[in-house]
Amino acid sequence: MVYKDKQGFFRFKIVFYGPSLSGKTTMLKVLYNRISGLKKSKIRSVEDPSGRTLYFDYMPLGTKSKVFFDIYTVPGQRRHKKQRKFLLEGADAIVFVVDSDPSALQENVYSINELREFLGDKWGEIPLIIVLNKRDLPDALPETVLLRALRINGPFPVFKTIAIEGLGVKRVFQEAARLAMLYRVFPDVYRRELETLAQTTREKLSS
Ligand SMILES: Nc1nc2c(ncn2[C@@H]2O[C@H](COP(=O)(O)OP(=O)(O)O)[C@@H](O)[C@H]2O)c(=O)[nH]1
Ligand SMILES: [Mg+2]
Repeated sequence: MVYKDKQGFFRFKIVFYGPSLSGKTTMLKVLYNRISGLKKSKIRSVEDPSGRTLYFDYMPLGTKSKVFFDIYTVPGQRRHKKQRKFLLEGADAIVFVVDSDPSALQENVYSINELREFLGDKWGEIPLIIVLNKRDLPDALPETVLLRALRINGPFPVFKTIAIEGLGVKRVFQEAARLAMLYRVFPDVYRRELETLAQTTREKLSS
C-alpha cells in the first residue's frame, strides 16, 4: 500500500515472487549494481520483531522525485509459505519470476498457483508482471508453453530476461514501478491499461 513516510516520501512496495532459484535475488543485485540515477541502499535481510531472520531480501530504491520503491524478494522454498504471504501484504506490484529451465516447470506451476490463492480477488487487479528468466538456457521452454502451463491468461505484461547477464532486468523494474503508480494514484488510467494488457495476452496465446 503506497504511503507517505516521515520525510514526506511516497513509498511503493514491489515484491519479486517465484520459485526457489528462479533468479529473484540476482535481479535485485542487477538493480543494485547497474541502475544509475537512483538512490540505493544496500540489500539487506529483515528480521521479524522477535529478532528471528526472515529469509528474504530488501532494497529501497529512491528516485529524484519524492518517490521510493521498497523492493522485496520472497524466499522460494515451499516451506516458507507463511513468509511469502506476509511479504505480499500491501504490495503495489508483483513481479513473478519464472525459471525457463524445463526441470523447474513443476515448481513454477506450484508457485504461481500459490500466488493465485494468496491474491484471491486481487488476481488480475493488482499489477502482476510475468518475467521469463534464464532465456540463455539452450533448452529454455518457449514462451507460449510456459504461459499456457502457468495459465497466465490475464492482463499481465510478459518480459524475457537473462538476469545473470543483467539483460532485461531494468525494463522489468520500470514496468513494475509504472504500473504500481498507475494502480494506486491513477486508477482510471490503470483500468484502461489493464484492458490493453489483457488484449495483448489474448493475442499472444492465440498465435
Ligand atoms: N543460466 C542462468 N542462470 C541464472 C539466471 N539468473 C539467475 N541464474 C542462476 O540461478 C541461480 C539462482 O539464482 P537466485 O537469484 O539466487 O534465485 P532466487 O532463489 O530466485 O533468489 C543462481 O545460480 C544464479 O546464478 C539466468 O538468467 N540464466
Ligand atoms: Mg533469493
